[in-house]
Amino acid sequence: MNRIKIGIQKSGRLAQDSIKVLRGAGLTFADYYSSLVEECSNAPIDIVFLRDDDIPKYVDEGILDLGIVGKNMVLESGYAFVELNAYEFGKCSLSLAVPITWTGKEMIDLSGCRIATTYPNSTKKYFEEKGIPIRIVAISGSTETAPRLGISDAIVDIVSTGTTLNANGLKVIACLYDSQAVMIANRTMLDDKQRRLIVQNLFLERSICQSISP
Ligand code: PRT
Ligand code: ZN
Repeated sequence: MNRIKIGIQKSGRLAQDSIKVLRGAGLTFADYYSSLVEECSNAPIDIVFLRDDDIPKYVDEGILDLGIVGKNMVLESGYAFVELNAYEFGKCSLSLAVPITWTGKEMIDLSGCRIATTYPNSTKKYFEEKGIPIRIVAISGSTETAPRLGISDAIVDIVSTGTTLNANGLKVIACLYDSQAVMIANRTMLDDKQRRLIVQNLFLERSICQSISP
């Protein structure tokens, strides 16, 4: 059997809690310092340290068997996975926010508006389902500054405390979805009995795996 590969965030909001999950399951491995892959000394498992953005794609392609990542990244990726666990960390919401000076009354008042986001797929899906035509301005970060800079009329971004929105004169008018850290599995890796047993013994906190699909 090939060693099982688990991807977690290398550094950032989910990194330390993801390590805690793996150690809490009994895995023994060194901290990430320079190596991007750490072998567990007590199980046929390798821990791979990555940017969170790459984890859904790698799990989908089978380069990784499992990954711990925000559900927001999973939903934005559009891939279908088996969700093994959801955790109490990384909690946030993908939210639609407008300048506090916005004079609109309802969502439909955003028709024709430009919405800046690093979540173009989730945003497109949300507005298409509502039948509201908007223009997506795909950017790669600092979304909260987009309205002030005249890049967009509204934004869709991750919000946890709301402090950053307030500081930029923005207010939430809708939540696209809530998110938290989840453990995802490649859809076919669990077909292998031996691997399934190892994963079940280590991680399965739910009796029935839940499928996530876009
Ligand atoms: O380097 P890498 O690509 O791996 O990391 P990253 O910088 O892309 O991600 P990171 O570490 O910032 O976030 C990882 C995951 O944490 C996200 O995908 C979410 O699932 C989750 N998470 C939880 C958050 C937040 N809370 C959060 N607040 N991700 C981002 N934010 C941002 C938010 O967009 C805002 O700009 O933090 C800022 C502060 O938020 P407020 O509302 O508390 O002011
Ligand atoms: Zn990232």
